Amino acid sequence: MKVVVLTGAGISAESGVSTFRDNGGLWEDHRIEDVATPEGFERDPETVQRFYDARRAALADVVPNPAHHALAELELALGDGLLVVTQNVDDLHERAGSKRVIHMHGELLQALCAACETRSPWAGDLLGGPACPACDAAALRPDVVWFGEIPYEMDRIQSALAGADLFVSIGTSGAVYPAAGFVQLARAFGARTLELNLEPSDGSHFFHEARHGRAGEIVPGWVADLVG
Ligand code: BJW
Repeated sequence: MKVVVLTGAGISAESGVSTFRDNGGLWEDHRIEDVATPEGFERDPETVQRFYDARRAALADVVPNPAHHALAELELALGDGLLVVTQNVDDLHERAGSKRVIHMHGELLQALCAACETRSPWAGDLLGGPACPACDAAALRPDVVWFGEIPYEMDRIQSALAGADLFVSIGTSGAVYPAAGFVQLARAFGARTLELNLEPSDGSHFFHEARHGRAGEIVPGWVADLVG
């Protein structure tokens, strides 16, 4: 069986990582156009670097929750049959043991050089203009995908969706494209589709089936039903 799982901020919420659009979310104190667009970065790089430096540092204080662990267990059962496509920039899937993960919106623990385009592992701060390990330019930015930029590995994602028997969306509001359109694409290719979310998402009506509740409870339950 071929399964593609799309995850969003809701899967990491119970680990203590803030979502974007919920009450108390990351964007309550920030305008999206200030911290999640290339134009915002150009206008005020310090604010943007501070925003991502704080989120990168906060990763040290969080751990994967039962939903991340359940997906890692599912990979043990399905092997190459499972692909996790995450919109999240945290590393909680990897820390839970998942290996087949695509970070379509980038990763906090990488820096992208605006001069030479090299992506380098990065655990510290970017504020202050550290040199790119590859070309020495002081041109590093967070390796995240902002509005107007093209998400990573779209070709690989589209072919996985084309071959999927089952598409499952976990903890995402369905407000951001192209990820929000994956359910319709997977359905058009013939996959069964399932939403696992705290509440019905913007695109809930596109799914064949939905289970609503906290990811830490409903994801392990679904995995047990599938392979238990
Ligand atoms: C729980 C829970 C618990 C809580 N258990 N659940 C007009 C129409 C259509 C599209 C566009 C348009 N104008 C512009 C566009 C395109 C644009 C877009 O979609 N804009 C929208 C505003 C409409 N998209 C883009 O620009 C993208 N690029 C693009 O389209 O390029 C063109 C192209 C594509 C493909 C091929 C070729 C060309 C880029 C989008 C980049 C998004 N980047 C961000 C920031 C990343 C860096 C960072 O982390 O700061 O990605 S935005 C932000 O939103 C972040 C997230 O990954 C993304 C999605 O958020 P997510 O994960 O859904 O979080 P929330 O907070 O919204 O939802 C959480 C959910 O969890 C909620 O439903 C809760 O209920 C639930 N939940 N607790 C279970 N315990």
